Amino acid sequence: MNIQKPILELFQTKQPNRQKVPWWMMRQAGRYLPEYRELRKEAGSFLDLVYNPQMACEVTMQPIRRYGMDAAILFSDILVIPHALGQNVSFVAGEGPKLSSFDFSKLGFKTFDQTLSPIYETVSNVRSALSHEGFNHTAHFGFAGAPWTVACYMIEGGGSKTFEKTKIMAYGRPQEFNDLMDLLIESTTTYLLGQIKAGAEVVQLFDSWAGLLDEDAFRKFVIHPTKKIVKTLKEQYPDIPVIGFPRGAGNLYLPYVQETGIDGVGIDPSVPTKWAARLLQPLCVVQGNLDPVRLLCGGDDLALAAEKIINDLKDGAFIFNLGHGVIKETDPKNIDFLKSLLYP
Ligand code: 1CP
Repeated sequence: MNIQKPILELFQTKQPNRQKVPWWMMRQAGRYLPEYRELRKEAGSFLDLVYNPQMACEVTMQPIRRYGMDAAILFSDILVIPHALGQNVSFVAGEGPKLSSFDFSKLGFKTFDQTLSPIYETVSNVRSALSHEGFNHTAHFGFAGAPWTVACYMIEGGGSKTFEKTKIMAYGRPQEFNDLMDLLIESTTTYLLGQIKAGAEVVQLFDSWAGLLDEDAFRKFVIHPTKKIVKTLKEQYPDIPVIGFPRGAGNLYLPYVQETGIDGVGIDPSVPTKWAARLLQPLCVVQGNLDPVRLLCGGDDLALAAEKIINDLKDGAFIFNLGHGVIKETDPKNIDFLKSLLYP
């Protein structure tokens, strides 16, 4: 393993680097960057951009060139899995994703590999771009949505605050819902293995809606599928770190870390940092958890919030990150300021 990369070194040794905490930001490639908005216009639709290996590589590299983060996360979206399984997916400007109505009988692997192959090409392009452009300290992250969160969008047909339709199926038609979960476990595993084969050095599972579930459902639909995915990945690639991000899991972060086999955990802003230092850091690498709204506001408030997180977590295995994605109205200058706080 390449020990010039602080994030890979951290996973290998679990030794904190108090002088230079590694950092990156969820949704670091995206709409807050003028160069992203420019390329997005040129590409046409959002999915045209995602499935264009040259352009998607370019977008992945944009924040790295500006800020030199320690991780470059593949530019893609969690909804490419439903798309590759045969559900229609589109992104309506200003409205977010729209998916065609859910019909399990129409889903399958017929065009799966063909649909996702440009994304594997993006991964290998990013790997070359990082080394050609001299970002030898930057680890290359692949990612996928976790089965529960992807199921939420597939059943609801788009975003929602409560994802009630999904819960109604999960609790009321368990057989049908379990079939969907099995399909998502299998397809997500295949997709992540493809990214690792193409050159991803770490993979992250985004379970953005994990916090909507009660304990029993959390165990069935968040812990269990994650554990199965991690097990298969580890059988083939024991040295590739897996980070889980079960946003909003509250006290269930602990059994999530204890039972899934993940190497790192992303914590959202509601998780008390001293609690994470005491209970999670002895078990795995902790990543997080600045409120993205504090990054948007900037100034003294941002400085105080970032310093508290660093102080509370720097004595254990820690990657500085946000607790959720960069908000699109964020001034790119606030990220220079954040970087100056991390590396004075
Ligand atoms: O118009 C545009 O340009 C689309 C905006 C956009 C972007 C930049 C979407 C649509 N997706 C993305 C990229 C993206 N999505 C990345 C890129 C890598 C990075 O820089 O981090 C990643 C990791 C994601 C993951 C993703 N997509 C999640 C999980 C993380 C999270 O934010 O909770 C989720 C829930 C999605 C679905 C999605 N895709 C896009 C939107 C606007 C949404 C959210 C829909 C909603 O629930 O309202």
